[in-house]
Amino acid sequence: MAKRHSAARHKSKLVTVSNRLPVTLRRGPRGTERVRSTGGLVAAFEPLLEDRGGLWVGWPGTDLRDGETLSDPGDAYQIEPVQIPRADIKGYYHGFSNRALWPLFHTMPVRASFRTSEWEAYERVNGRFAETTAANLEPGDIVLVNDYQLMLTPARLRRLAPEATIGFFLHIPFPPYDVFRILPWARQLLRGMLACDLVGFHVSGYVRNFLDCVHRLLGDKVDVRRGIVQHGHRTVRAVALPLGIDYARYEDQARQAPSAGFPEDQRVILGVDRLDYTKGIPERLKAFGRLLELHPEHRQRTTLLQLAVPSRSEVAEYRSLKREIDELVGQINGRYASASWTPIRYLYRTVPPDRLAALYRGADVGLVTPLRDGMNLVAKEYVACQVGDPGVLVLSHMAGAAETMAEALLANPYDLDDTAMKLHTALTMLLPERHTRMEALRQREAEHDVHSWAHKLMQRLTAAAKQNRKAEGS
Ligand code: ADQ
Repeated sequence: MAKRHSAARHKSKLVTVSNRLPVTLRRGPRGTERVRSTGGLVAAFEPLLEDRGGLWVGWPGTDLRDGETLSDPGDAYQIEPVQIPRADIKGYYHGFSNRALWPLFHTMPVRASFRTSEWEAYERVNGRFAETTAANLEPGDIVLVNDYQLMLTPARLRRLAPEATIGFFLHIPFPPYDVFRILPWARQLLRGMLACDLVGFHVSGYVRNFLDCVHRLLGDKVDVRRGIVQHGHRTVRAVALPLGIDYARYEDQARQAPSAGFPEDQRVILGVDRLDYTKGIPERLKAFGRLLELHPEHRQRTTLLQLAVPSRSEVAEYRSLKREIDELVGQINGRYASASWTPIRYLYRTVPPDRLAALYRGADVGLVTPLRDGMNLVAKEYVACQVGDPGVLVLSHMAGAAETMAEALLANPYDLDDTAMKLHTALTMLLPERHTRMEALRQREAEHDVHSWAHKLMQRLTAAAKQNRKAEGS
């Protein structure tokens, strides 16, 4: 198990900057509610900041009223909200971030649309994030800017705080050159990131794509083997650091969780996702239907439990995806269900952590089949929760997680027959093989957990910044 790196040992403050905060404010008829944000980024950074303290800069999801704050003095870390003018939210968030960058970076360019007014809103809002961050910086602080919504923030921040240690971590894939160059503002984004001392990605393929784009679009000198870009007088390091989870927390939760309550006579296949077209939920449902068609022996005794947390429902495409999933569930259940058995159970909601741990623990198969995914933490959470009779992980080779989770059954999510075949293999795998595969997966995730990831990231970032400061001084 990786060691915890406690707050007391850190002199410099960690400032995490991300679009969303770990809490979102929602105003409704019952007043203002503080809602816990769901998603991979919060899952990664919350334990880190709880562990070492610091400041989280982000958007609270709504306008704050006079005197309203998000921090309590007793909290392990402080929260600094960024106010985004209403007029810019649509262009910056729903528009440029989620209709241009998100599909393009997941190599789905036909879903992407590019509007100059949305780009301009993105530029303005990135400037605001930089201003709020700069206003809260003290000498020696370490700033870590996160994700595709804030790719220009490092350059804006560098102008305001030339000496600052600035890192950037991209949580989604970095696409290949032929896809990236479709973006009309591709060069500006690269320059935004290259104001950092270090840029981090989940896997080495994304680092290679990034370096290739930097070289071909900006003409900068790039050392691919060492992951170094010479950008003006700055030396920028590009590194692959696969994100892990708070393994011990998931494992503990799974040990303590009450029973999932699955029927004794059912094998359960579990899918857990934000409702997003990159997660391949329709394809997964169809692959399960294919399994029932090709292998009737699984009928009556196997259930697919699909959880989907509502996401980005302001974007029309996400609403039509929801309708598509509703219809598919109806079709497959209509075709195969009997009076005593429903093949697919579909829950469209957030599930509390202890319940999620129980479901992960009880599921015979974890089915994680995104069409494209930066990493995918669900695969890791499933593995951490396998504290009893070991289940089997079926994992898309299009997820970053597939680069390290070699003992999973890897499937092509676009190929329904392949996914159905992997499901059949998982459902019929004997205990010794399940045990061997799961133990190897668990050991790796326990060792490379979020604490060890954060420790490495901080070490690499401070070393890179030190070298840049030294070079500037000489
Ligand atoms: P996401 O696209 O949000 O993250 P992922 O890594 O799978 O994807 O994380 C989803 C998180 O949401 C998990 O912690 C999961 O437990 C939680 N979750 C999903 N459905 C839920 C439900 N119904 N109820 C409760 N919790 C639910 C982005 C990238 C990923 C990358 C992460 C972190 O797209 O590729 O792994 O950031 O870098």
